[in-house]
Amino acid sequence: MNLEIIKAIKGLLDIPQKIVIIPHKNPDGDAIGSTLGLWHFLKGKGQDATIIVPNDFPKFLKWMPGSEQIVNFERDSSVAKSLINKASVIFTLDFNHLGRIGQLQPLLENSSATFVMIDHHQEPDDYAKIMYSDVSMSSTCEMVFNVIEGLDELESITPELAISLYTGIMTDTGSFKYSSTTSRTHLVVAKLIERGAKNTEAHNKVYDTNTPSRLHLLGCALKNMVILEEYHTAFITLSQDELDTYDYKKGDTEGFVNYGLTLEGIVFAVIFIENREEGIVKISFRSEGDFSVNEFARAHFNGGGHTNAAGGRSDVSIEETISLFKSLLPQYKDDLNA
Ligand SMILES: [Mn+2]
Repeated sequence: MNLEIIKAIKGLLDIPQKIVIIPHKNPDGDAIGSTLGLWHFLKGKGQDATIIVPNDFPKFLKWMPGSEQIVNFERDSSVAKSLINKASVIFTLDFNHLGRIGQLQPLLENSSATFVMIDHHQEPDDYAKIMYSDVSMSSTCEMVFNVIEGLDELESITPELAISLYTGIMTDTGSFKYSSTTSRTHLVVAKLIERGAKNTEAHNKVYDTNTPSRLHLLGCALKNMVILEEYHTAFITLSQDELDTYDYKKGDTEGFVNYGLTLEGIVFAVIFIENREEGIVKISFRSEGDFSVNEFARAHFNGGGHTNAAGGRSDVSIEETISLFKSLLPQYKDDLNA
């Protein structure tokens, strides 16, 4: 990676700092894994560092070492505010524009701390003084590893740090199967296992956590799946009533969207999830091949992400959202047939 970035980060860490580390709202495995990985590293260097999440994260990530010390802004906003006000350095991980952190946005905009961005999403904003942005990376966790390696600190990787980064790489690559998984990703993962990451344990703790109600919700989602062969598209809907029926808990719908892509001939899969409390429909997009769901989500559903995985939202009813979605497909017919 770029030596200038390493030099700049080294310069920052050569003196004691008050550091805050922040991932995006609704943090996923890569967001939590990368912030924890960096946090373990900084603590090991004797730095004063705290992770602040914009809101809570799923239970299947709460076993990760150090996760109990993460400050949740929604729950402890005064603690979070005071930490941000005092921060001399703020690391923002796994996102690249401040609109991705919800109510934390104004606090960061008013901060005079030095910002460091480490992220692999497309089209970064330029709020950070030190910007390590690379869309070719499998995960932010892989990038945190690169930083540690660049600083010549691989020997300081503890088993706790290793399992944090391993877990984020595992979740962001769909267990090493997405096209963003490179030989380098496997070399990084090999190094993390060497440094004490218990890989089987990470898989069990993240993926073997089903509850009967979640499996029933999955059954409902799959039953609702609509296949539009003409557009090589499959979409799933879940209404608030359905979520309530199956006792929905945060994180329960994780991975549901991917089932569409397991159908032969389907290259575009979408899930629409109603959120009555926020008055929105949350949408996840996945694709195989060249069809960019990042562009699709940006153009029509206030979202974005990666070429093959993106998120978005809609402020109209779930029925209207579906009609809008269907009405958009004809203009993408050639791309979806490619
Ligand atoms: Mn990520």
